[in-house]
Amino acid sequence: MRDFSPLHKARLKYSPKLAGILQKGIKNTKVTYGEKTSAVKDKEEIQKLFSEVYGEPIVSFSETGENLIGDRKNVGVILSGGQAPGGHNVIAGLYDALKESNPENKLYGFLGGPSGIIDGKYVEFTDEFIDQYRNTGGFDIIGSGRTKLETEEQFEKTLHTCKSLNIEAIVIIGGDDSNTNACMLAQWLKAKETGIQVIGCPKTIDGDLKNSQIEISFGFDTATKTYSELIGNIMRDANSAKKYWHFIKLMGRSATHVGLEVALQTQPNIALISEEVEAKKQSLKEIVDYITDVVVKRASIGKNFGVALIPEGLIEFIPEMKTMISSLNDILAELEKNPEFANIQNEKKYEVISEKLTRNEAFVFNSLPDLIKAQLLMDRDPHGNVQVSRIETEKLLIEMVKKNLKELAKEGKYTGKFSEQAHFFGYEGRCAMPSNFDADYCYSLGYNACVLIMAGLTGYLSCIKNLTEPADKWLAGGVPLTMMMNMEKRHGKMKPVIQKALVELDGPVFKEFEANREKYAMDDCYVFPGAIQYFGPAEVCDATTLTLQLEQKAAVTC
Ligand code: FBP
Repeated sequence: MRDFSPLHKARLKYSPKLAGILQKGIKNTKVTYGEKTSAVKDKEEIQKLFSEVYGEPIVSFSETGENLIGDRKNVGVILSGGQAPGGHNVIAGLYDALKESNPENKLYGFLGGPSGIIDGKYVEFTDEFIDQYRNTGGFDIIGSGRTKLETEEQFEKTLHTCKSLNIEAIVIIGGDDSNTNACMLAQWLKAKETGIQVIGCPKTIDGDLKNSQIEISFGFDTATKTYSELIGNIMRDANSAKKYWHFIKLMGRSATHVGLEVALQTQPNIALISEEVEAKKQSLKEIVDYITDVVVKRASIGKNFGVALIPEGLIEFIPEMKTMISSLNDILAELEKNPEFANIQNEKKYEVISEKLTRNEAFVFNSLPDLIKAQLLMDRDPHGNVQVSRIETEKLLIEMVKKNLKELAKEGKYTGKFSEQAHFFGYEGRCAMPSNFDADYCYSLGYNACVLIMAGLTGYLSCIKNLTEPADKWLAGGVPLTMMMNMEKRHGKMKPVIQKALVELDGPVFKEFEANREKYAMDDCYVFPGAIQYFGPAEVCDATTLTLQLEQKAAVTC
């Protein structure tokens, strides 16, 4: 047995709060079916691709004394994609609900993500095993992976594993790509009349797996609180020494929900929002000019320090970059078919690529420092995404701002001193010990996944709502995965994927930031949120993110 810290030991004993509607147990749950649904976009293609699971109704649960528990069941669970705090509690909630339904029920965990079910690598959960992981961060209970489920061979192997373990339902805990996997698998298993159900759970620290039904993905709460703590600490340092500009890249592959939430929690001098950059069609030069302007203005009042938040996905939202990266993705998908391409020197690669890009795109590509060019060429993930966590946008911006300042200094328009520190906060928050909110939410999501299984549903995402209320008032149900799908280009081909929810520029969260950012830029309004609190008053320990509070408030007022 490894050593546990005192907090770890105390967290193992925490009893997560179950959504009120589920508290009477699976024996007392009624299923209500809503209206039929349709895909968010590209309805015809999605319907064609998911003919077996398309258009199912949204379901909600209520307490009325119906007994949903059927025969004994074996269930499999997969953790998929990037780690997010609370994943262990989804498994714990699922396990407890299964055992509550029938102590003979079994839960198998597939190792290392979707590849575990393909290769038949698994563990069977027991009380002792689960009890070591309750309310803890990370996905190390069974590991995670990013394998894309799409080939006939992968589906056949998955079926083989399920048959060998008598598995009747699979729960996939993942983000947009992983739940796309869940939907593909649900379709295939239903078309083959296997009777095996697939249920998804909404995970991602990025916060972009949300819609009219899903209020937030799990992990966002803890990750943003962790980054806010770190950034608050850096702000205090900056404000004490008054000598550094901190450029902090924040995780969140596409959407800037993480950056926006952290900006509201800490009030930095600069926070770029990718969605705004795209909407305003800002060029890289314009972004750099904006940052330079704040640096110069602060320097003019003697403030040669500050904090700037840079969203991880920024580069893909700058229109000229977006077009270039999109062509680059197609070109790389082609070039990588030739195994020799991997062995040629980067300089030669840049030449080959430049010849295939349009003149404008080649100009944009070649204007980037070699470091960034090389990072843009790195492998896409198995779902075809550029690995933005490996692109050092914060360093690119620092270099460009420095160049600007040098020019301004020559012209006598800047006399300040610019010393920079670059940071990237991403992995620091993905495995943090879940906040009470994430511990409770995840436990409820897992428990609810079991209720969806018992209700005989497939191709659904576990859904817990009313999240800004105390857990006693939380509601539960399921949302058809096809409702969230659309077609997008991946690896050079159009593929069905769950549509990401980007920051809405006319939404309450961005509006709140927009109304205050000028003040944040010049006055030092830094807020220091401190570490996540697990024990103490509910208004501190159970507080939700500002994003969720503002969005829910706006939804009520509408
Ligand atoms: P998911 O969408 O799978 O939740 O992962 C999101 C994320 O944390 C992004 O914020 C980040 O860009 C990416 O994972 C990093 O991926 P990796 O873990 O493969 O380095």
